[in-house]
Amino acid sequence: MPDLPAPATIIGGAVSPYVRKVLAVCALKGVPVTIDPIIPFFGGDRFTAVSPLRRVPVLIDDQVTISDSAVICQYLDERYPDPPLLPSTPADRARARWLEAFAATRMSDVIMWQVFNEAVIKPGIWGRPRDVAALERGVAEALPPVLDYLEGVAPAEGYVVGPLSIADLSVAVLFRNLTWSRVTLDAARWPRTLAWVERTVTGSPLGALSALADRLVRMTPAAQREAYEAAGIPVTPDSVGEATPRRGPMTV
Ligand SMILES: N[C@@H](CCC(=O)N[C@@H](CS)C(=O)NCC(=O)O)C(=O)O
Repeated sequence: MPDLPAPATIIGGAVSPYVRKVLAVCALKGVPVTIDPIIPFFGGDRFTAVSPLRRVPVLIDDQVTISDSAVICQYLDERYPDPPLLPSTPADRARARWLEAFAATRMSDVIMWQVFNEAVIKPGIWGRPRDVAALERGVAEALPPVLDYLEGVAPAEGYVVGPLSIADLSVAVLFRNLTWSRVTLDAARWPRTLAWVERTVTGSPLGALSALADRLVRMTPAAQREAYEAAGIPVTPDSVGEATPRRGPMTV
């Protein structure tokens, strides 16, 4: 008997690129989800209990409670293999996994921590002023080598290693967080990369999720819950979120 998709609870809001990645994979595979769309810093003790690093996303279903978008997507792919998130040959699978690893490491360090954290999280969550010099250094010095590398691997058409895979999704999700940080990228310098990201967003469930997140980023948490429901993503009746933010073990 095929394993019918078990409904999953996702903890974390779609402003997080890693939550969008998991939601996109659930949509591709037809896994029904309910979301507790917290900003991770606002998680209470019940959040710590299910996410030891106090990071989103978390996936809870009838078999597992797990964190980390790569681990979650791999679990979903192994349990619900259709459509596959990895290409068919060992070499292409390795290429796809490498790009997912690149997106999770240096690309995330620069885009999420040096840029998005400085531009959006620091003032928005912690009420601290932006370090404008650090932000400018992130955009002018740290970001271009990341984009130069991607420009070298970006496909002229289609996706990076065959059909749409976890590599395309993992890279593409991070670009929206640059937009919300008011960073405009030079389309003449990185044309293949930006076109590839655009194809991935418009050619996958990331399109609708990114449009939803464009609205969420300007809303209060209470209004956000209604926006998910209106977008067809049911929200959990109960939340592990609380009113006061706190730093987690990995918070920069
Ligand atoms: N490698 C992790 C990264 C997860 C991550 O950094 N999530 C951020 C939100 S975008 C978070 O929860 N940050 C809270 C913190 O680090 O304290 C993944 O792919 O899930």
